[in-house]
Amino acid sequence: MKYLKKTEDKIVKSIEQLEEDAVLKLANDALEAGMEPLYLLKLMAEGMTRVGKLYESRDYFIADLIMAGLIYKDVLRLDHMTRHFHSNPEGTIGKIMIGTVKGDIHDIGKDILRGMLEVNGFEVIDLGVDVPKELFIQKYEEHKPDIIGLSGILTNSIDSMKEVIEAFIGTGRRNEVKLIVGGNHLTEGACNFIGADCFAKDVSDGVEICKKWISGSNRKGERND
Ligand code: B12
Repeated sequence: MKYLKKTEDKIVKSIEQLEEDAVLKLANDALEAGMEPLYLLKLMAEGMTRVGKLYESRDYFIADLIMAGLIYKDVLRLDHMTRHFHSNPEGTIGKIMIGTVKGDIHDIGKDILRGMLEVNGFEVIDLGVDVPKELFIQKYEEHKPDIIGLSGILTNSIDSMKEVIEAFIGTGRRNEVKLIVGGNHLTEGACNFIGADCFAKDVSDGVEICKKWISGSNRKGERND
């Protein structure tokens, strides 16, 4: 147990210090030793938060944020991680369209969301990053998903999320589809301001909400409030 705690600390610290080789080795060893991939993601998120703080305090610069992003993606590509987040061969339970909203190019949370949705049996249409409201509407018409998931982790992504929902209201489509917004800065108040059906700070919570929507009678249209 003591060994495990030490390993956890090392993982968080080596992400904070952007030590790519060390992160990969520690992560791989921990997964081999039986660490849950989701638990590893939590440790990595803690490391990323520390990187963010160092950027805020101007000890780190944009290049360091880029490096942190690359390291995170390398870990997601480890065999143990890709195996954990592989598609469900048993067929799909529902269709969801996701994308990071306009003005925001952060895609790591969105990519984890896609992996977890696929593992849980969803067909996922991923529109990428910096997605304008018009594209969400156009692709909705094309694919008719059951759910739309908007990702955004910059504070001003809240306005872009609201714009997407207003565009759906404008086309008369808002009541046809469930809309979830995600990002760890979101609050209930922000969710109400945006006009989404639900929000989640964490991918696991978001996937549970989507599964509930798909299995429940209020699959499309009805808001939860
Ligand atoms: C890596 C990083 C980058 C990389 C991103 C690389 C990539 N491929 O994504 C790069 C270098 C591109 C970058 C750029 C910038 N960044 Co940046 N970045 C980060 C950093 C360090 C980590 C983000 C990350 O990947 N975290 C790990 C993932 C897993 O977490 P996540 O994306 O938040 O996802 C979780 C939840 O949010 C949620 N979730 C996310 N989406 C969804 C969707 C749904 C539907 C659901 C259910 C859940 C969900 O689930 C995930 C966990 O389970 C954060 C610091 C931090 N604390 O987050 C800053 C941070 C987000 N960046 C910040 C800033 C300021 C910038 C820049 C403006 C810097 C600049 N001057 O140019 C630019 C913005 C560019 C743009 N237009 O988007 C600020 C944002 C401040 C703010 N309040 O708006 C932060 C918080 C750093 C800080 N503390 O100052 N960044």
